[in-house]
Amino acid sequence: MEQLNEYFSLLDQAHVPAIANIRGRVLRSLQNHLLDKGFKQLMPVLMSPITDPLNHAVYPAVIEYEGRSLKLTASMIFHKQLALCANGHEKIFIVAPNIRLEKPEIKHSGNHLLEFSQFDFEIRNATLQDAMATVEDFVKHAIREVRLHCKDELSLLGRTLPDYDASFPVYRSEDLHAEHGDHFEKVMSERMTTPFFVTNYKREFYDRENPSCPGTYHNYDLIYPEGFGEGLSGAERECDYDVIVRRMKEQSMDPAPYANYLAVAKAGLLSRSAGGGLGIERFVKFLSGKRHIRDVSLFDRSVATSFLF
Ligand code: ASN
Repeated sequence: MEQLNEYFSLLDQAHVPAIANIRGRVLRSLQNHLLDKGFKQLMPVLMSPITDPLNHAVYPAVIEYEGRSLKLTASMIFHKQLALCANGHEKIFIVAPNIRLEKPEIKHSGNHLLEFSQFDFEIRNATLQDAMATVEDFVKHAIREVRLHCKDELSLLGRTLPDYDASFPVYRSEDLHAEHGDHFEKVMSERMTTPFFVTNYKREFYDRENPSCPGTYHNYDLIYPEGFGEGLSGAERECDYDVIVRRMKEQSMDPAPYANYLAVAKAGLLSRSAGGGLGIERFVKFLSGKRHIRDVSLFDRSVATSFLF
């Protein structure tokens, strides 16, 4: 009962409706912005024979249906690539719930949830630079909207947000690594006063390798300043069948569950594309000036939580 009393007193705090207003404004401004630019909005996919293999180990999230194993969506990366095959779907986005059953080791990050939502987008024939420009544009737009419409909420939260007029700086991961070591994202996030991009990470097979410089990658992260950490990952995509198969082999992946996806790639139906996915809760946390991601949701889904509800 004590835990329940504590929970209900948390729900009663003045910052709860302020954060809800900021969340609503963020969702409204992001969706309207891309709809106005001609993007098609998809509904989320929650289960499939395949989902994002991710760049780090999580517990499997699988359900059985009629003798088949269906994975709960970790990200809609493959469905975004497939959706671009549809007529008139050159630019798409989804507000997508993702399930990632993280290991308890990262419970102190303050930045991970077992379920969260991504504002996930993908653009046919786009480059890394196009995707980064799209991100910079919608992030700046949402910040402007929050500053304009959520003045009372920001002042109640004691949060001052600058306009971030200048272009977001772009760094390469190998340069930052050489200067600051393994924890360069954390060091840089604490040092910076504007959101910034970092390019070239070695991670999932679907992020495009630079064909003229193997071992380097056309991908990027957006990182928030003031120590708020990573907020978005994205990339150009591999779409060539032979390259996809090679990249999967290099990561010792079992191709069997990917048979249909690989058949589409083999038929040459995957197009060149680039995109990314913005973590909504992380964005709201940054905008609200909260230090733990659990503080921006009503239902605690932080790593190793006790699941009250
Ligand atoms: N949504 C990300 C992307 O588009 C992938 C991810 O969340 N792992 O690249």
